[in-house]
Amino acid sequence: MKNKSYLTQGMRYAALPLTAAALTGCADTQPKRPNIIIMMTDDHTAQAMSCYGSGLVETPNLDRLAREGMLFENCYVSNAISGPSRACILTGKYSHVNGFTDNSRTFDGDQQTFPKVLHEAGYQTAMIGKWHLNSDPQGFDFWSILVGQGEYYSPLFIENGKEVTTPGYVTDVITDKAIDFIDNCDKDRPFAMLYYHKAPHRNWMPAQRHLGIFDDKVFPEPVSLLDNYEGLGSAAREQAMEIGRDMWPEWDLKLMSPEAIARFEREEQGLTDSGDANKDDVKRANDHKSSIKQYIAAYNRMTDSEKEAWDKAFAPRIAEWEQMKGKASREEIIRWKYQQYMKDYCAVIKGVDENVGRLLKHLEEIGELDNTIIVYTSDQGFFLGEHGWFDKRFMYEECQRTPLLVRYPKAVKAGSRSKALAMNIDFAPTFVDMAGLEIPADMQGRSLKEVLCNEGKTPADWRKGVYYHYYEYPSWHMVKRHYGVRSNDFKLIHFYNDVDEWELYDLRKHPVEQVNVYDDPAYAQIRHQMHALMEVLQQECGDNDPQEKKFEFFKGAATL
Ligand code: SGN
Ligand code: CA
Repeated sequence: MKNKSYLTQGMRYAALPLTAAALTGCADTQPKRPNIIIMMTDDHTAQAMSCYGSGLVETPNLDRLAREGMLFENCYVSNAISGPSRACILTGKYSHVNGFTDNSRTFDGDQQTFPKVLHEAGYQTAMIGKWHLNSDPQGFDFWSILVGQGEYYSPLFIENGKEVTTPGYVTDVITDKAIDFIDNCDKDRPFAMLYYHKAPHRNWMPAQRHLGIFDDKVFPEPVSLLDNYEGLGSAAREQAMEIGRDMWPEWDLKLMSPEAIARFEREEQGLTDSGDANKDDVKRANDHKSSIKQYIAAYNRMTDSEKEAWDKAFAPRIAEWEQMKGKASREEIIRWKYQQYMKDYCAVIKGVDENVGRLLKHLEEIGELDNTIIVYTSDQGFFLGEHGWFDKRFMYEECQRTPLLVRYPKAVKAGSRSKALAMNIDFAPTFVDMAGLEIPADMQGRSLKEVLCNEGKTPADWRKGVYYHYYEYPSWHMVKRHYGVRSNDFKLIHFYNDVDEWELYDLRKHPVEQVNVYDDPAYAQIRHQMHALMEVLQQECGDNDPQEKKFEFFKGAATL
């Protein structure tokens, strides 16, 4: 233990009521409250975790968490996008209550959050990595956050208010900072650390050591990769997140040689609005040009030797693209782009998995592993080619669902799985509860302690459905506003604002959500029940008038 302590700056040691101090984890008698580490990635979906049965990538260290802890099969977010999900997690409240409905908001940091509750109770607290809430973190002894979306190479952080650029690869750097924080904590008091990765967020740039690792792998395709959206509504047809059409060759697929970069830097290409060109074409050309600039900026953060290895790794891909460009069919392009997307996404996941392993090993070495509640999750799921898409936002399974693993051998049975409908708003009350503190009455989620301490069984009075509401439209990827409910077997969705369309899915029969049975007379009763369930949930959480214009959308923050 070094003597630098993060706990010098006027930290309050709340006089804990005796019962609260004694109640930790599941038992009533443990003397020391557990440490808490929330490992959160950005856009890491369960389809890319081997413990969830993925055929895409092996994640041995995440699998270890599942093997030694509990895997939640049904954890859902209440709004599948970064800032909003992060605000829900911090507050234990839905977006319409915590105020952060879309990525252009500024989080009101004066409100109650679980790190503040833990800090008040004597926890040493830290926030390291992607924050994405547009206001400074509060309630932390130490914080070191990426700026906006963050960068993969030589990332810029704001650390307790000061800018610091740290050389290296973002997932490694965040882990170094996390280990450093732990090593500088006082041993006699617990810590709570938010260890929040940028990876595997777009544009999926792998670490140097992972360049080319999947060159020879052919990834299995999802059954709906070539979806034509016939069974879906206008929201699915009018989005802008198709692998075939909306993935940029340079930014997303790294199809830009060093010579092309030099050429671009010499003379900037792109259409300008001459007055007679089609407006959509002009917008697309300008968006494309911005994406190229964004790629060059990301590329230029690498050192010369890193660039050299990068160029070498992507040269064969660029050559392949040159051969197909203008000749391949739409279907061939989708399938080829999907393969490149998976190579990069899964290589980035390798960086996450290795670093999770490094952190676990460190905790083991200092004797803190079993004293620590370790949670692994993501801010939401992600499409990996399902419906032909990347990105998230929709209330469809791939992104409404988020992974959730919890390891804490003192209370959680190794290798257990839970089917309970869990939510990201449950995390805050769970941490407070597991720390033996009283859950603030205004947190809307429900503590998962009963599930965790009871081998994953669903309590009899558990929720019957999870409520969802997405607001960010018009915006990136053009996913229309919608709200709805998912029960164990069905899903009801209402798209609103510039449309008025309902969808109902029978998840037992059609887990891929391509067959909308809303108007099928055979489902009249289910439709009725799902509407009733949704109304109950809306009343409970206070989203009584979901189409209300109270939220002005998309105020236009510079980096979303
Ligand atoms: C960026 C990405 C989008 C992504 C949003 C939100 N574009 O704007 O593809 O949907 O972030 O993601 S990019 O060209 O900058 O990569 S979120 O996870 O942070 O909400
Ligand atoms: Ca995200």
